[in-house]
Amino acid sequence: LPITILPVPFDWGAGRRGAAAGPEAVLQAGLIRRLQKLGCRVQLRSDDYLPNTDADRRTSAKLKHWGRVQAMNEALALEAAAAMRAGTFPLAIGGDHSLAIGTVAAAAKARRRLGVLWIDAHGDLNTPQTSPSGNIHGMSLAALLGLGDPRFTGIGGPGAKLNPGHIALVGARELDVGEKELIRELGIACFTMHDIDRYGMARVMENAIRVVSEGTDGVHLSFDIDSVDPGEAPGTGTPVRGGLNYREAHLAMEMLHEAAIVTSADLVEVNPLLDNGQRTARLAVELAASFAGERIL
Ligand code: DIR
Ligand code: MN
Ligand code: MN
Ligand code: MN
Repeated sequence: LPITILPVPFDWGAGRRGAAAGPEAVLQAGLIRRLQKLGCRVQLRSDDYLPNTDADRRTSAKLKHWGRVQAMNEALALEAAAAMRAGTFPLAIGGDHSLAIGTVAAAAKARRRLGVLWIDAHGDLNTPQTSPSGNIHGMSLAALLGLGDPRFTGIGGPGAKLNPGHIALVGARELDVGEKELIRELGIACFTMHDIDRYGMARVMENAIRVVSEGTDGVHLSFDIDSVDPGEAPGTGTPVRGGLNYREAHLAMEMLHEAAIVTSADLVEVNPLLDNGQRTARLAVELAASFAGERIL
């Protein structure tokens, strides 16, 4: 499938600014040419589909900048839906992880039973009630499960977009109390860094791929660059030590390419303002290339 790159220069869902410059940095690091070298057809959507939210001051302590985050996601959901209708693979480049509310809502409309692979240091399973920060990027997966505020559970139509049994988290190492409860309550498959240390990335990914692909008709990959260890990926807003090493991250992408199950994807939380040069943006490009079929031999 041709890839439609959807740049999302937006960071009001995060606690610190800077991820809005992520798409430009990732494109500057050569994303398009790297994908084209692999034989992919790539079209870059301009970001003019996004509304200008400069004047939108709607916010609250438990749902920070909700007006801007909601407006961005409504527009992104329409754009991702259009990319899928055109028979292309939408690849959203963030931007903070709140954008997954829009992309996954759109993907869930196109695929009746969507699996979601959430590779992240975090669970993004907070609601306004459980969130310690009020930052919406920590609530996106919960919103997609129909939990939290209707302003976000209602994006792309009301109600849950996903079956908890078709979700797998990989790389988790910082979960808030309410998130842990939710994972247990809903029986969400959560492959933590402990599991990766213990069983190895290959076995974890085999299991995660099974969870998201069995009984589904499409899989969305939501890749938060903070899943990777801050030593490799320093340019991100909420780094947590003890993350995926360079090869573990690549192996995950290579296994996803081989499995050929993924039908839409996000690559989020690259923050060039916090980066060590272009290190994290370059890593994002390399991982996207492995996902698109680049191999060592
Ligand atoms: C934390 C951090 N769990 C929160 N979440 C982040 O604010 O909800 N998600 N950084 O990517
Ligand atoms: Mn995240
Ligand atoms: Mn994260
Ligand atoms: Mn390790």
